[in-house]
Amino acid sequence: IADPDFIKALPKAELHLHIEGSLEPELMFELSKRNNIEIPFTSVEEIRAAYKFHNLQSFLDIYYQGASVLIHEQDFYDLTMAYLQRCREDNVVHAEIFFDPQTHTERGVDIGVVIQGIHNALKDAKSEWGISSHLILCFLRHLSEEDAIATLEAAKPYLKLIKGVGLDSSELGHPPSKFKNVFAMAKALGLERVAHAGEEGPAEYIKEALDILDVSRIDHGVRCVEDKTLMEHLKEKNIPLTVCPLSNTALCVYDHMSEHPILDLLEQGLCVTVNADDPAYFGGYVNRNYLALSEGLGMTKAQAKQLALNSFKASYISEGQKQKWA
Ligand code: ES4
Ligand code: ZN
Repeated sequence: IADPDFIKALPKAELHLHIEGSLEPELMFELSKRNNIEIPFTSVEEIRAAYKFHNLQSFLDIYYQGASVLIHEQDFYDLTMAYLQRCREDNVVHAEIFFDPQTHTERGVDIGVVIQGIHNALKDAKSEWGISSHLILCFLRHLSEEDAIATLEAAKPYLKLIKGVGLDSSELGHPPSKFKNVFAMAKALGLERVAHAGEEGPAEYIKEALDILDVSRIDHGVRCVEDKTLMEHLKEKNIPLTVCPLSNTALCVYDHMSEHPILDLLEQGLCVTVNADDPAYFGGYVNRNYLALSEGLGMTKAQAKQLALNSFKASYISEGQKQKWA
């Protein structure tokens, strides 16, 4: 069984991390005071106690409320630096980070403030600690495609700082096909494409993400187990799944970790990876997610090693850099 020391010693890439989901209650509280933004909590303990979710939407409501304390470039810098510090502790040497510009632009925060704040922290972590990273701009799928297109337009001055686009937020009722045009525009701009699919939504959404949005990676994707033909396709085409074990149990996708299919998918040869999703809300960063698989599913050292190797294979780092971690 892979123990904490073994897990920590493995160099890892993290490919599914919402930077707004790494906002710890302590920093949320500090920023609410610093920026004079009211939050409906009087202490860090009260914030933590509110983190009991029964599905994706019940989490998203609290997550968007938490993000309301982020206003200035320095706030986004501090948020990102705190995450990168945790990367260092967990031996995450490369991170591909999601951010949700619409969560901030809706409140009047300029997209440039968001991107510059995050980017400056990524730059400092690279020079100080050697941690490499990419930024992935996510569209909120509960909003319209028009809104997503306006967001992509607003991001155009910063495209050099952005590796790709993604799709997140409320999945059910908002199929990938809703974003066909904006993903085609992103592709024409040379951006990579990923999408959350098959987290709460059906396997059909995974197929749509592949066929209609032309994504090269699926975020979550665990409901592929309901479609054997799709599973075979994911394996044959080597399409990675960025799986988030503690997120799935926190949002009741599975009642217990023992029911999680990640190791079955791994044994069947799919390129699955382990990620934290929203670590401040779901009970842990990457290493805790690996450890949860040891505890709940008896993950072996060989399996942990393969999962860490997959994280580099599935990343957007250059082939030369991939060789370094192989
Ligand atoms: C998310 Cl777990 C999850 N699913 C969909 N959208 C999200 N945004 C942040 N976390
Ligand atoms: Zn996610």
